[in-house]
Formats: sequence, structure tokens, C-alpha cells
Amino acid sequence: MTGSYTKMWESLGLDLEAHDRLLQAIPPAYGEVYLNQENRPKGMEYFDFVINEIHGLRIQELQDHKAGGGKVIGAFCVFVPEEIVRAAGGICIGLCSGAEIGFDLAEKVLPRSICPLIKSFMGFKLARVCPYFESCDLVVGETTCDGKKKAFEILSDYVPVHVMEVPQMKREKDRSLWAGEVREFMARMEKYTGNRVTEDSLRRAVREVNAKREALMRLAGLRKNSPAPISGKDSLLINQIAMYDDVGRFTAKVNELCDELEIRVREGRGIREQGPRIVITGTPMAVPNWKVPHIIESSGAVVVAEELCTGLRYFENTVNEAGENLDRMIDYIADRYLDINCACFTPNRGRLERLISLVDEYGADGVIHCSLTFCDPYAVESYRVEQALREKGIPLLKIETDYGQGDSGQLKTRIEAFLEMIGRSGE
Ligand code: BJ8
Repeated sequence: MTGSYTKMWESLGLDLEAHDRLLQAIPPAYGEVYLNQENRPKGMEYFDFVINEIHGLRIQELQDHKAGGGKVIGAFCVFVPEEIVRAAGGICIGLCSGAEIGFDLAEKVLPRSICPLIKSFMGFKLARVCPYFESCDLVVGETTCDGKKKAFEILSDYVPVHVMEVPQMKREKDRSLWAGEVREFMARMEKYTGNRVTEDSLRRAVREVNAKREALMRLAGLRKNSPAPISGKDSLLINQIAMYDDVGRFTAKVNELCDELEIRVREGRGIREQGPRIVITGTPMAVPNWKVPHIIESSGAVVVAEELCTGLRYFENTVNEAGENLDRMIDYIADRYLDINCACFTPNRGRLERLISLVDEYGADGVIHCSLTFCDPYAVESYRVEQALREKGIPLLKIETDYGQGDSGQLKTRIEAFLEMIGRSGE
């Protein structure tokens, strides 16, 4: 990939040496975590190709879009309404922030003891190694957690940032505040892109993004079968790619994969015939953070669902398509997003209820709660998760980790002990 894209990376202002080091680190990690899996569906070839071209083909597509006058909008949270960006003719890209990149630079502007996701997005920007970030005309921040909220102030020294105020409760007045934020965001998008959002363009965008979510729901539904027809690692990868790939192409490829998986299910073939079934929950797992699912699945279990923003929280609710005019459509969009159960909300009972129903729907044997270090919302909420699952007799393992590999051995020991425990209690 390197040779043909160097000019493009140079024109984006990347630090080419640091970028080369990053690109060299991805293939061995990807080979070990992904390509070594046995029994992978053939439909994963497309997603392998996307990763292989991660800084190539898709970036070229973004540049072509920009050359035609289009805008690229970056986001770090599943609260940013992709429909609005698309209706204004823009492309919405989920920026990944899942690796320890540029941490030394990030620590010059941020405290050392801050969540690695925040440190990572700042690091990627300051180290100039992410062509997605460098392609963004505007980044959308949000007021979800304190760390992010304050970090966006600093990030705005380096790239234009628009911050959406996400309320912290879900009362009627919070709903109207959020609907107002969505409207303001739409006005900003219109101004920024120079395109008016019309009923037609918004309706089309809602349908496209709903179709993407429905394809992901179809994939999730197939994982309810036993044996599961696809690994949790592959499913996570697909969810990660969902955030930046071309919407129409991605949707078609997920549906193709689902056609193949339906045949597997009919034939009773799975990724692994036996082993505990696990639901993971907690903070998002951004590319290339595959650490915990890899440890779980290389210890003999299969992850069947992710109650994560790189999982069900991203796609499980669709926008109501019945909006009869622009105003109603925007309300429906706002409603859909406010249904997301982020730990930044208080109370957040919906997440606990969803988790319990997931264990039942997916025939899971246990739950692993995984939060990033220094993430207060999820770490504190894990107590409520523990209480709720205990009441239902659902086994839970709580872990806290970062993007380093230093704790992999210790995590493996704890995860193996948990799997053995739930294996024994299920005998
Ligand atoms: S909707 S989970 S994507 S905010 S891990 S930065 S919460 S300290 S990422 Fe999130 Fe939106 Fe919520 Fe989802 Fe802060 Fe915690 Fe770090 Fe986090």
C-alpha cells in the first residue's frame, strides 16, 4: 500500500516517518489477532481488505470527495447524528483513538492520568499520523464525560471543533435541549457545507443510515444461534469499520456476509463448537484495540454480543422513518440518539435492563465488564451493573485496562479463571 499513497499522505501533512512506524505495527498485530482464526467466514475477506487499505483507498475516496467540494466531518462519539452530516452532503467519519500513539505529545497538553481514549485522540492529532484526522474539515465533540469535554477545548487549538451539548439526564426538558442541539448542528452543517438540508436529502440519509444499522442488527441476530457462526473479534472489527467505511458499500458487504452466515446456521456450523458464551459491556473498543476480545476468544470462549458503543449501542435503534416534514424528522433523529445508554447519563437504568435482556436473548453464560483506566462514568456504574446481574444470578467479571499490552498476562489469568468458573457452574 505504501508506495502509491505516499504523495497523498505528504499532501495531508502527515509525519511520514512516524506514520510508517504505525503502518508497520498494524499487519503483525492484525495477523496474530485476526488472520490466525480458524473457520472464518469467507465474507470477512472484504473487511480484511478494508484494514489492509486502512490508510489508502478510503482516504483516497475522502480526498476525491473533498476535491469535488465536499466536507469530511470527524466524530468521537455515537451521539453525533450521521444522518444530518450526510443530508448536508458531507461524510461522517468515526475517528478511532484506540492506540497508544503520540502519548508523549498528548501529555504535554493533558494530565497523565486521563482515559487512554482521550489521550489517544489528542496524540493522533499532535503526532500527525492519522490521515482520517488530517482529512477532517471539522471535528464534532460532545459534553458526555468531563475529560472529553475539556479536551475538546484544547483540540480546538489544532482543528475546528463544534461541540454538541449532550444532556446528562433524560427528562422532557433534556429531550428538548438535545433536539435544539441537533437543530443547531444541522444549521452549522448547512453553513459549513453550503448545502441546505431538505426533506428529501434528510429522508434519504435516514434511510441509508438505518439500512446500515439494520444490516448490523441482522448480523447481531445471527450470533444468537448456538454455535455462533462468527467470532466476537470479527464482529467487533465490522462495527469498528462501520464508523468510517462508505455507507452503501459497507451495508451491502455486511448483508452478503449475513447470507453466508445464514447458511452456516442452517448447517449447524459455528466458529467454535463449544465454550462459554460471553457478553462484553463497558467503554468503547476503538481500532486497533482488540485486546480483551482476543484474550477471551483465545481462552476458549466466544463473545456473542457487545453492549458497547462499538457494538449494539451504535446500531440497535433506528430512526423512525415516518416523519411527515423536516421538523418531525429532526425530532425523530434526536429521539433515536437520546435512547443511547451511555454511562454519562444519570440514572442509567436502561443500560442495566438491556444487559440483562441481552444475556437471555444471546444465551450467554456470563458478562465481562471492561472499562478503560480513569473512566469514571463506567467504572462507577460497574457497581450498579454488578448489583443488577447478581440479583439475576448472572456471573460477572470486572476488568479495567488501557491500550498497553503490559497487563495481557494478568488479564488472561483472570479471564481463564472466570471462564473455568462459569464452565463448572454450567455443568
Ligand atoms: S456514547 S461511551 S462513545 S461518550 S472511556 S472518553 S466516557 S473517560 S467514550 Fe463514549 Fe459517546 Fe458515551 Fe459511547 Fe470519557 Fe470514559 Fe474515556 Fe469515554
